[in-house]
Amino acid sequence: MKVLVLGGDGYLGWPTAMYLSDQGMDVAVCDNFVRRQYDFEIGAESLVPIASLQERIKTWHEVSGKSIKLYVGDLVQADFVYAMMADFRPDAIVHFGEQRSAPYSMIDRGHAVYTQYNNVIGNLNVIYAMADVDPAMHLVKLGSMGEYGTPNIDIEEGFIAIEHKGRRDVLPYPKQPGSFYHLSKVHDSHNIMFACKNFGLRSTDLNQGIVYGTETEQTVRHPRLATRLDYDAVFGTVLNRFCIEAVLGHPLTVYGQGTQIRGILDIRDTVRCIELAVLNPPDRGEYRVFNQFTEEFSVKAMAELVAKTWPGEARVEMVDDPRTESLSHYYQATHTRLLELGLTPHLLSQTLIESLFRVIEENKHRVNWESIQPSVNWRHTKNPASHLNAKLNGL
Ligand code: NAD
Ligand code: USQ
Repeated sequence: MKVLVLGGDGYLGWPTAMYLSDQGMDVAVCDNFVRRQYDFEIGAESLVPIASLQERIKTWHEVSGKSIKLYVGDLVQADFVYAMMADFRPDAIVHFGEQRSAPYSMIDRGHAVYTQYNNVIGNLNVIYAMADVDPAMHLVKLGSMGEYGTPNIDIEEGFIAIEHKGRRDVLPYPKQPGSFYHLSKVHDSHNIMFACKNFGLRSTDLNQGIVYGTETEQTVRHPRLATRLDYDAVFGTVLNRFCIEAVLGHPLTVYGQGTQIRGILDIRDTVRCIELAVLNPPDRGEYRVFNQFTEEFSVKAMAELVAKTWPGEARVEMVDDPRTESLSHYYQATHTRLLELGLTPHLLSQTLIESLFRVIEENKHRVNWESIQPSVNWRHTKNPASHLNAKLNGL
């Protein structure tokens, strides 16, 4: 099976590419390295040093004997996307290649426009290239649980049965996302659903929760195979940040009272979920949605668990929430479809946190303390990083 991983230099794309290669699939990766540019822009860096993508691919070949093909280019460039698809002709495309930070998209107008342009146009180019090169290809698209927001009813997997004025239908689940980044995922979902109907494409939209962890069976085989671990307030996600804050002796930065609830999953389950989606494609013309998370926690419960597990001193601090999000809300989200396909989840256990603690201990000398404090306020149309937006394609 041939699989093209878009965004293959990223936190999840690189471990997924190696994992699929290890399962015997013929893998190619594509990236334009813009994620490394965001680091230069905001003055942050992965806590774990990461090799260049070329070095990673070379090391993977040395370690496993398997090859991964590389396409360097930008998904918003249609010619590049068409040429890559026609050259590799994948059976499945795993699309991780988007700007994925909610805070980054809320810095100011320029970053909101950049995020939606990069994500929505890149995704449209992929859809059109599939339709023209080979509509039988399967698009496995990374969406987000945040597309749904926090409604006061159970969240279903993509669709909801509605009865209205005596008539019934099954309709896309209402979307109430909480950032211009999350909105870009909603726009992608709508575009993909329409393309499946219109061009007879097939797609799995994976509404993924927040991923934690850094080690997979493949990343640990050599230091040059490591994936990135972000902790800064723009790209660091909540559990990874809490673990790093605990090891550094920094208070664990719970936004608001920490009563907001989120779905989470281990990085090892991300790669397995992708494999399950790829191995079990939908029919031609079918658009399906899987909710990809394994457990639900309040942010406060995550902080308390990290603080309790870290053997040293750890203090949880409630800080003003820089976001506009519901802090007290109902949360019950269905997530059975990947379990039905055979996912056996890794739960947020001591083992994982301890593995994260070890990796962080080894790299803590690399920390940039300044990047930890929240720096993007949702209510401001201009945040301190605003002056940098001119560099982003002039948008
Ligand atoms: P990441 O930023 O580490 O990786 C994304 C990669 O895509 C980067 O290497 C970047 O350079 C590349 N990219 C971005 N725009 C591109 C373009 N126009 N052309 C080519 N390459 C481009 O992000 P990640 O954490 O690995 O997330 C991957 C995907 O999974 C994203 O779509 C994200 O929304 C989704 N997701 C992530 C999480 C999480 O917790 N990390 C949770 C849910 C969903
Ligand atoms: N939070 C804190 N303290 C922190 C950081 C975050 O309390 O130091 C809180 C936030 O207020 C939020 C929650 O933790 O309520 C999650 O924040 P996050 O930054 O970990 O996650 P989010 O912005 O939602 O985005 C991340 C990924 C994104 C993915 C999404 C999945 O960056 O790519 O789509 O998780 S989901 O949350 O399910 O939409």
